[in-house]
Amino acid sequence: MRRKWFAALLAGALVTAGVTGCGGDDAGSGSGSGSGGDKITMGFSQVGAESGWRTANTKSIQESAASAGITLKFSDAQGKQENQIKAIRSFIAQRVDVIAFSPVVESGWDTVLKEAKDANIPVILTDRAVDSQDTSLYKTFIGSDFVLEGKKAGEWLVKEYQGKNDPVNIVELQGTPGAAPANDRKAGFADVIKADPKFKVIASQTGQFTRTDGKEVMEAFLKTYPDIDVLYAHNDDMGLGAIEAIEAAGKKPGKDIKIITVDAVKDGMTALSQGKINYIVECSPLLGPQLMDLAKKVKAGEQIPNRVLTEETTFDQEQAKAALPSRKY
Ligand code: GYE
Repeated sequence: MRRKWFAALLAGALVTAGVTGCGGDDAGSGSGSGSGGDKITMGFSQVGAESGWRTANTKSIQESAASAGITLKFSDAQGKQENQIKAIRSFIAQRVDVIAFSPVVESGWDTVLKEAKDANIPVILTDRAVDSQDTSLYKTFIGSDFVLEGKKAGEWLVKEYQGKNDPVNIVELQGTPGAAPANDRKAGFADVIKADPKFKVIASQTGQFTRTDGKEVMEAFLKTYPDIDVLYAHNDDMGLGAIEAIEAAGKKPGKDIKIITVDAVKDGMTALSQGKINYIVECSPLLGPQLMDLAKKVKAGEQIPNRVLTEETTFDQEQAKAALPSRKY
């Protein structure tokens, strides 16, 4: 099967090289559904629909493609890497102009990225990184600094407990195992709180970035540990699920258990403004406009930076109240 793919790809690569040349003028390449005139076709493989963040991200990409006049082939991987690999291979076979995707996990991408490269189809990583050593396998990576987000969460905690010496028992709800935001948000947070031994992460488990799992895992935490002081959830959705579990256990979220989350989607910001969450580190899902812009530049053969960082802030209760009315997602 593999061999068949390679044969098809090789043929694709030759056609692309022969017809397109390096000037980016693809006027003659009518063989694929992708190339043709100036119109760009983008194949986009999305992680899934696990969170409010993801829904907003999908909307941003779809709307921006439409307004940029880019034809979007959108594929939802339902949280599975194998589905993303299939989608990417199908985009290669369809000979789209550019492939963009948000990798569900960090590792295991080299083979398929090499296939895209061999077919001369540029790849743009959005939202999440891959751990491939060969950075020539993709053109750029646009998204947040997740380590920094974890650090911001830790810094808030350090400030909040300044001058207090009692142990602080923390439980952590991690994102999808192996995903860049899960790995990095954990690492950044740990890096900051390790300076003070009073901070103890007494339990840390995945809640898969979903409300349902966040709730379930928090229920289990509450049963095992009667003295939780802080919950650090790698996204709002898991935090919101955990709030339900905390309330059901007769405790007050935001008071009996302080809560820090990441994302700042509307539902999270609402809970923050009500005092059920104490602090949110923003992670913007509105990557669509920049992605389309980069795709156009790549297609035109322009140089683009190999890392495009998203600008983000943090919110406490008052800031959430002020920001909510104009919050777009
Ligand atoms: O924080 C989470 C989503 O990759 C930054 O994925 C994204 C994360 C986001 O499921 O809510």
